[in-house]
Amino acid sequence: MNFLRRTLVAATVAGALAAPFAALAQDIKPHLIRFGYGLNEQSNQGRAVRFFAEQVEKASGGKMKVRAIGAAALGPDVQMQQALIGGAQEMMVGSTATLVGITKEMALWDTPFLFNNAAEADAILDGPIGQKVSDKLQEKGLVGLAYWENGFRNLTNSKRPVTKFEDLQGIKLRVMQNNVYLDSFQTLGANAIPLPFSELFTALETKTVDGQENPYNTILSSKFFEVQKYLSITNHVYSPWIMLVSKKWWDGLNKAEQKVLADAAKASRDFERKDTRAEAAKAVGDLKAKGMQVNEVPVAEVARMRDRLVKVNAGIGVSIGMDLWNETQAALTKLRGGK
Ligand code: TK8
Repeated sequence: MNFLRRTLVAATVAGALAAPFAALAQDIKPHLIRFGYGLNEQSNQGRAVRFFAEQVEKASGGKMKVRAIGAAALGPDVQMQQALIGGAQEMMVGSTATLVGITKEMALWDTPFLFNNAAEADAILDGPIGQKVSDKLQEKGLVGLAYWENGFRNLTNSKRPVTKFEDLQGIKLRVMQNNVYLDSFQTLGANAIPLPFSELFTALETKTVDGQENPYNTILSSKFFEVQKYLSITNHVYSPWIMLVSKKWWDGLNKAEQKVLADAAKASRDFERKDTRAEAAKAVGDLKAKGMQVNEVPVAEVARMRDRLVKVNAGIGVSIGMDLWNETQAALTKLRGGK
């Protein structure tokens, strides 16, 4: 194709697109979006939900309004997921780990030590594998719009520093409501107890449990330092959050309205990751200043944890399907410069 012809084709395509786009703006109707999340308003999650709300209002000329409801006031993750499926609530953001009961493929993200760093997580989550896993939600009545960073998880407890997995013996450790987490921490010797996040602070305060694991940001924003003395750095798993929409409601939106939400979701993902990483980079200092005793688990001991957890991986492969497991391993090898 010569240059002139190429230019003409491009101009015609642009012309054809301009007309429907102009019409689309008028297609946006008034909507109230109830958007629930589990952490408090001062958290990284709260900040990103606010950012999303602003983007949606701006892009829709104020017609689409987001009512953000944090601190699990609409219920813990699993309850909100059901409200979305039933159409009683429009949107939420929460851990992928709490979705495994609905979409088993989500367990891929619970694989201990799956990602070595945030760049690997971004590449896989935002690439075809992340999309494939997210698309699985649709047959269950949910639409996944974007993955956000919850982050690499670390251990806290009120008993002692954990320097090797044997130190977890006898520690009652809260885990998310998810079998991979339950298996993983039982395998490491802890007394793992599944609890919704909304009950966690009180459970730590009343010593119903001795410890928990979450990214630095959450330990800080949820004030776990008030009820936990020891922070042991393990980075044992990278935990994503996912923005969800009720499919029942989504299917009733027109293309213009769907585009407003999809674009704002992408923008909020970028905002959230940047904000979360900036906060995490200084969080250890902040947590020490709040009185936590912090220890880094030695590399050799992290390697022992990893080895011990390999048998958990086998179970994940079986439940998500070996094709998806192998595809992910191959993509990671490629990212790491292997063949
Ligand atoms: C917030 C949870 C939280 C998660 C957990 O609703 O439960 O520990 O890390 O972020 O999804």
